[in-house]
Amino acid sequence: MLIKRKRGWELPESAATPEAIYRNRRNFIKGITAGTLGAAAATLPAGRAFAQAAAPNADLYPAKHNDAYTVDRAITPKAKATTYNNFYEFGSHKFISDAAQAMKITPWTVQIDGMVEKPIEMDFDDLVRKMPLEERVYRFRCVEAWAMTVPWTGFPMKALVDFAKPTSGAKYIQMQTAEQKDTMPGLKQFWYPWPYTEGLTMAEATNELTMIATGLYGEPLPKQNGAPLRLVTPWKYGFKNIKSIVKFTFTDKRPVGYWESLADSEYGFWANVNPKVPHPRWSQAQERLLSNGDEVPTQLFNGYGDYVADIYKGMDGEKLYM
Ligand SMILES: Nc1nc2c(c(=O)[nH]1)N[C@H]1C(S)=C(S)[C@@H](COP(=O)(O)O)O[C@H]1N2
Ligand SMILES: [Mo]
Repeated sequence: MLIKRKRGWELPESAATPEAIYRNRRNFIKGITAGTLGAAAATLPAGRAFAQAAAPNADLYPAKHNDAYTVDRAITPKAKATTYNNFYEFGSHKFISDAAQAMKITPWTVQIDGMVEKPIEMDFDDLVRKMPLEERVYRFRCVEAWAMTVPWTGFPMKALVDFAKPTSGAKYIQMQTAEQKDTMPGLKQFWYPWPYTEGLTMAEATNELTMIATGLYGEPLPKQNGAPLRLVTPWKYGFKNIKSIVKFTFTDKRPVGYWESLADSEYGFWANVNPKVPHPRWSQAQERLLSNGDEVPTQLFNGYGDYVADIYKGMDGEKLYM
């Protein structure tokens, strides 16, 4: 018998619940539903928002929660984080979650090429089963000064880099989003530099915080959030977090990302969060929480300086914060 039970973040009071309490409740809920959740994820009742009826990797969720990354902020309700999105392939506004359901995510081929021992082409479902999945709660800060706090499921990008076996000359990784002309109306807006791409240095990609997310709120990633795999770099502005990735290219040249090629004075390569460095058109000192609309102070590196500040030592000439 399958009974749909609410997860911790679906309970309305989670909007005001500190993370530690949320987690305890979640473990409790997990305990009483052990054994039913995997099956439930594969047979979600019809009519449920954004159900991914037959995600081939649904059996991998929920993954083990990693307690090492704690956040002193309430988890953003799932209904907010999955209906207020930025995904220009489906439109240049925030309400693309319905349109994104048209994206085809099975099969999904992931390519790894460039400066690697041997190029790899692999189905996402095979790839994800080789990677160590876990759940982590991170803050997320968009360059437009809104923020959320969400439980990602995914694997450290370092595991993918090790799997790819880059050659010694590789200095950067460029990532590319799918181009599905038949499902992505945004691609018709020819003045945008499709396909969406982004890049990281090897040090950034292999930092312990950097994740390739494949899930959100204990389930496979919703399409609007970048299914089936997207980047998560919580100390950088949201636009670095490229969605629906089809290709990882190892290179010795610094890649120019989608937003950087549109307006390099507004969106740079590094894009590290810094409340003291305003965007040319607005302040970055504060951020608006998606959960309740509160304005709260923004933190340097979005609060993750202990993990990442060392990467940028001695790079003073670079535009690190834009
Ligand atoms: N392919 C692609 N990836 C993308 C974007 C996009 O338009 N296309 N928008 C970026 C921006 S600006 C943000 S803030 C985040 C939003 O992620 P979310 O919708 O999961 O909150 O996705 C990023 N990744
Ligand atoms: Mo963004």
